[in-house]
Amino acid sequence: MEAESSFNDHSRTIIHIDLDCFYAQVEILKNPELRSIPLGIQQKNIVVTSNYVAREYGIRKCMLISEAKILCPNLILVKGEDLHDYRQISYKVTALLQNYSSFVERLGLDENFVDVTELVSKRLLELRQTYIVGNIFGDLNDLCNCGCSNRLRVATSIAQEIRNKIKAELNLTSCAGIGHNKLLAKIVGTKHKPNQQTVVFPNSAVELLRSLNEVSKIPSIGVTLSEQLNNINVKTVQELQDADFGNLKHLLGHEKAKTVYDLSFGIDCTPVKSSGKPQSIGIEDSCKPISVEKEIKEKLKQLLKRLLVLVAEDGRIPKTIKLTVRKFNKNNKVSTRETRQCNINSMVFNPKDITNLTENNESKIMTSIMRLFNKLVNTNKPYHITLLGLSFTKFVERPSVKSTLAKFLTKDIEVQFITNIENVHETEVTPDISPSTSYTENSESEAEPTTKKCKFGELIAKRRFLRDSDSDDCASPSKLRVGDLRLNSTEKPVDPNQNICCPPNASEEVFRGITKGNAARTVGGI
Ligand code: DCP
Ligand code: MG
Ligand code: MG
Repeated sequence: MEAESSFNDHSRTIIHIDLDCFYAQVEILKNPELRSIPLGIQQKNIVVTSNYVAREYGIRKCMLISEAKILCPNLILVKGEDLHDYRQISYKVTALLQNYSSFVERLGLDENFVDVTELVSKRLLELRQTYIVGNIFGDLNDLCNCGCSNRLRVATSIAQEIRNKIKAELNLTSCAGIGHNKLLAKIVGTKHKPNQQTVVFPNSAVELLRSLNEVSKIPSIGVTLSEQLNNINVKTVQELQDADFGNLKHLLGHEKAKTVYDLSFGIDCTPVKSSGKPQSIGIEDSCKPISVEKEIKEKLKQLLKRLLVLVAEDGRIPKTIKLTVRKFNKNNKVSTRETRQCNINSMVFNPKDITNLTENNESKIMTSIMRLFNKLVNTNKPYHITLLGLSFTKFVERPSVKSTLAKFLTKDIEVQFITNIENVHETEVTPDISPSTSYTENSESEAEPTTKKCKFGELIAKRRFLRDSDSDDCASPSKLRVGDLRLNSTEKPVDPNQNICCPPNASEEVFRGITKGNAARTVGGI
């Protein structure tokens, strides 16, 4: 059975920017001596990334520290569990890109899609001749004549310009992929690394997808979906392209089958969405099994403290708190994730300093959290919790001084210190793919850095990924389409008082200026 073919439109021009060895580059900005020595960024006992000097020794993302040390005994390790600095720089990059388009979509901390369609058409009016900058994927025979070839050529010089700007102003190197949709731009950017760029013309889209080989390598096809496909013997992209659509439809339903099938041919119509503020801000931490309520409470208290710092940096006031637990069943060795949420009275927060909760208010929030916990876990029976997560959702902007004063005058302020559980939403149960032993790796989860991870990393990432969408149908990487891949829910806008040093080769004024510009923009957009 054949799928009706999707309209393959080449009218847009998209650039995907991915920073090179991102966390490592940020650490190098802070300490330039690290530039020329093998550097690994450590989270728990994993090297989450390394600079390219270390990669020469075979160090790969998500490698165990012990393995990495064998490959490169001189490897210098820097802790990368606190994501604050990475986020700050990440938002500076996005702010810089917003000078080229109003459609800039963040993906994780080090990637952005930029829809440069408009800029390209302006440039085309001015240019007499177009040429290609950087690498090309595929050949230049049989180019399409809808005009996309010229547009993509122009975009290659824009991409070069953008990358030069990122280097000049933030002292960071990056890779760019240029294509007529997000999928192609993202994939093609990985073809030449680091500090390079690559363009793909529509005639080579199918070949580009095939070059990924495994279906699991297609961005947005996650572990679950690729396992489903593997079960019907669809392992490679070519097999997906050749698959009987009826079988795919039977397996995935019409819509999903169509999306997946289109992806295998490089067709992706999802728009570049301007990234706004995150819908939820959360953190989670996996741990060795905890079976005592007192310990749970202690851990949740620590999480709440860290979460409040992130919320304060975001600037808005949350209305809902959500608790996530992962229960480990020792009998069948299966882990399940469950979440529950309840409203909190936003008046418990001091709008001037959210991190500074009075003891009374903190204990009110903790009471709500523990109530959620007791709804999720029957503490009268033995239980083993291997992950705890807290997130705030449903934000309101901080009241201005004026409105606070008005409230005070109308005596609304009397209700200020009440935390109430207004309604408890249904429980969400998500089977966890983590292997039974996974809790031995303790991972912080402020990160949701990348859309594709190594096998081991995928497990870790799975644990890290914050199921924080507003609805109960929470997103996991495997469920998302390219266009739907969302930001790290813990991301927050730039704090203008950030404390990152200006990179040595960059202009202090510009460096700070970008931060301020971005902070100003966060009010209405990102
Ligand atoms: N990261 C992480 N866990 C992973 C993979 C990455 O915490 N499993 C973090 C560290 C990276 C950052 O996210 O610096 C961005 O991820 P990338 O996959 O883009 O990797 P890098 O930017 O480090 O390297 P590359 O040069 O390959 O893009
Ligand atoms: Mg990167
Ligand atoms: Mg990346």
